[in-house]
Amino acid sequence: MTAAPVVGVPENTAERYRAAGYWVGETFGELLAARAAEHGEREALTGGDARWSYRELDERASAMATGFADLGVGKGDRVVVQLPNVPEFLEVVFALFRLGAVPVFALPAHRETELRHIAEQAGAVALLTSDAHEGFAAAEAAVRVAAAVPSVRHRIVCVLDGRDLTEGAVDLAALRATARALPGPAADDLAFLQLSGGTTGLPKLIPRTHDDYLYSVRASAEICELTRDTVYLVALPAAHNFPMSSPGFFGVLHVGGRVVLCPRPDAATALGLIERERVTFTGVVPPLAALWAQAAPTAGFDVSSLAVLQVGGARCAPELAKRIGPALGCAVQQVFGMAEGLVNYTRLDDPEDLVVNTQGRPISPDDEIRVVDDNDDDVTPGEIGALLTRGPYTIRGYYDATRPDVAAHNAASFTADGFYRTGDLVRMTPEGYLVVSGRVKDQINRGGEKVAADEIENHLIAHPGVLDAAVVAMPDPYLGERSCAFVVAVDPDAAPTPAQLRAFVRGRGVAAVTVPDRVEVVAAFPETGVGKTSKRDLRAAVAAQLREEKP
Ligand code: OOB
Repeated sequence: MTAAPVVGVPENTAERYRAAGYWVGETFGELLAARAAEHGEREALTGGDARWSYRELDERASAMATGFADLGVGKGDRVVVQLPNVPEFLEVVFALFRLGAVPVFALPAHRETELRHIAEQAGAVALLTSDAHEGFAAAEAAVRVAAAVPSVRHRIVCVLDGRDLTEGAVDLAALRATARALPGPAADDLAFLQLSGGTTGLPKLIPRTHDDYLYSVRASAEICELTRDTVYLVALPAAHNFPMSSPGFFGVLHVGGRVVLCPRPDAATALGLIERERVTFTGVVPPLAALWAQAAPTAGFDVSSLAVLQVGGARCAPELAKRIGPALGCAVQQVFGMAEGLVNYTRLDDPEDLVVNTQGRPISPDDEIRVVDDNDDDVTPGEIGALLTRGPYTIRGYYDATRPDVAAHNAASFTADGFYRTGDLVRMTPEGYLVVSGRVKDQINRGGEKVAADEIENHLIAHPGVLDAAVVAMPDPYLGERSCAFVVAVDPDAAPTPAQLRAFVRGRGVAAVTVPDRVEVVAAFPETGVGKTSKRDLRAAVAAQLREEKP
């Protein structure tokens, strides 16, 4: 089934991106073949008990591409892929790339509702899942999703948990056929669909081409100074844009380095793998950085190989950014990116002030950045506004724009001249670095008096007993909304009390509106699929709590 047309850039813009050397006409399949020719027996990746060389990964991808073709999966067909961090993930993805079929990257944390939505939006012909992971019987969920989504013709199962195949499913292992030459995709074809990282609502599908994505991969590898000696730990789910391309495992494979797949990102597992594999580079979301930094000094692992820890995906409070480097003995890099495209990095030689207090600057000189007010007019430089962006690796529309719901969403998410409305509030420093101050609607409206959630969070995180804070609005009969702060303590057995925390914030000399109305100390925050704090779930939690407390 051919893929729906993707909202592309105007042809003269595409020409400009080619002339500038961003879009070089290479596909992922060609990239892997070239690296296999170059690096052959060097180790490309390790995960579980497997260690695959570049040659082995390349051969496996070709063999599996043939298996997919024999099954009837062809160029342009969408295949939902839901796998945890196992070597088969890379084998499958490169196989689909080589064939010109289009992986749709579900996260391991997605469940039936999300999987059905993703399969429907993509018009997927196949679902490729584990039998079960993290206690989730994915193959059984796939049976129900396939029954509900008429385009789905195949269910393919990667057996990780030793379970019997579900009725009618194909064993992934059986797709390893004898490779034969297959016609591949063009570099400006749709390469895959990735999911939007919103912390509200169901995910949207983001269409990326070989040309645009590989540009971001190559440029990221250069900015992050990756070399053949880089050993990169995939700590976040491999299907997410951050560990995939910023610079991620694709960046590492591009330079001939080594990829280590981490099955779970808890401190013991991750720090253990950093020691065992002599990992030099990895990236995590801020809550994980906080956990690792807290655990490292006493966990007893030798993490001296680690040169860079990237933090991104959600706002990293300056207080946390300051703590990480000393705790882990490495440099810190902030990464502010989005699956829709634009990625910003602090540079490895930046002064500490920029690394701690900003979220970096764009990859490309041709990333266009606008910071605007409610009327889409540019704010005075240095003021906070909404971030709009356009550039050589940022999409112009979600997939599939022939669907009315998606077309309506595209009209709201992109300007008429093709800028993506990121929904992020930022300000730009004189050096051209971005500081993210929150989401466009992440504020508490206290009877008309508004306060940004991140402002309250900053004050709370400054308390030495606070590991992390997340502030949301809670309904209030008088003011409409009041603020509720959720707090995770550094030491759960000696957590500061709500009264102490309110007094602490008040003591910092702030307006009354900035003192949280309610404070809940919790063991951990609910998370999105990639481990970002889910404010949607926190809002629901406090609303439910309030209903219960009503006399
Ligand atoms: C990354 O991608 P997504 O698509 O999961 O989420 C994008 C959104 C951004 O619009 C922003 O709201 C938030 O996540 N975000 C940050 C941030 N990095 C992402 N907010 C504050 N500070 C940061 N450093 O999350 C993503 C993609 C590529 C690289 C890194 C992260």
